Amino acid sequence: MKVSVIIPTMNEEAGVGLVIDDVRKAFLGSGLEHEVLIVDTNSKDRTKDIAREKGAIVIEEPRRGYGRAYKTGFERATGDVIATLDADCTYPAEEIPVLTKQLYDNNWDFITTNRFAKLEKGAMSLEHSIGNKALTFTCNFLFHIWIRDSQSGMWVFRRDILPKLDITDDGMAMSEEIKIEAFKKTRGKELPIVYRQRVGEVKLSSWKDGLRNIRFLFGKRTTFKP
Ligand SMILES: Nc1nc2c(ncn2[C@@H]2O[C@H](COP(=O)(O)OP(=O)(O)O)[C@@H](O)[C@H]2O)c(=O)[nH]1
Ligand SMILES: [Mg+2]
Repeated sequence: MKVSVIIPTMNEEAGVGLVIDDVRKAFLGSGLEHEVLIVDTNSKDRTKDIAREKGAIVIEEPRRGYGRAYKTGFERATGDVIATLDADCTYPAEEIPVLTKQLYDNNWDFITTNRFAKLEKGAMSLEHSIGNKALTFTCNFLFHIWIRDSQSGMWVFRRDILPKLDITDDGMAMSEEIKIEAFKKTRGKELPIVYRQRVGEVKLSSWKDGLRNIRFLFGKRTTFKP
C-alpha cells in the first residue's frame, strides 16, 4: 500500500526539510510505501531546493491559495491513501503510518484530526483558538456534523473517495469544505493529535480568512446537495 504525503508550501525554508525528514523517518519499517509531494506557490526562498534535495516531488502551482494547492496535489498523487500536513513542523508527521493503518482496520474513508486534544504551549494563540471554535460551531450547526476542529490541516484518507467530494474553495475554507464533504458523503472520523508551535512565518491572515470562511459556510449551505 502506498501513501502520498502532500505538503503545500509558500516560503517555508525553515520547516520544509524538517517535515520531510520526519515523514521519511515515520515510514521506516512501517511496511508502507510513500511519496512526498510539495505543492509550492512562488517561494522566493530555498523551499523548493531543500525539498528536491530531500527527494520530494516538487509541483509548482503559481495560483495562490491553500485549497488550490491541495487540488493540484490531489491530481498528481498516485498513492492509495493521501495524507496532508503543513510545512511548518506543527503536525505530528510520525502519526501518518499509524493513522493509515487505523483507516483501513476500521474501514473508514477519511480521518481528520483534532488539534485541541493535545495543544502544546504557544501552538495556537487565544484569538486563533476562539476563531477556530466559532468556525467549527458554525460548520457543525449548518451541516449537522460533529467535529471539534474544522480547521485542522492534517487529514488521512483513501484517494478513491475524491470523485465523491465536491471541493469548490481555493482558499483556507477548503479545509472545512473537505471535512463537510467527507463526513456527509463517506465514512469520516476525527482523531486526536498533538499540535506544536510553528517554525517560520504564518501565511494566513486570521481576520480576513476567518470572515471569508464564515461567508463561505453560509454560501455552501444554500447550495449543498447531500
Ligand atoms: N502552495 C501554497 N501553500 C500555501 C498557501 N497558503 C498557505 N500555504 C501553506 O499551507 C500551509 C498552511 O499555512 P499556515 O500559514 O501554516 O496556516 P495555519 O496553519 O492555518 O496557521 C503552510 O505549509 C503554508 O506554507 C498558498 O497560497 N499556496
Ligand atoms: Mg500551519
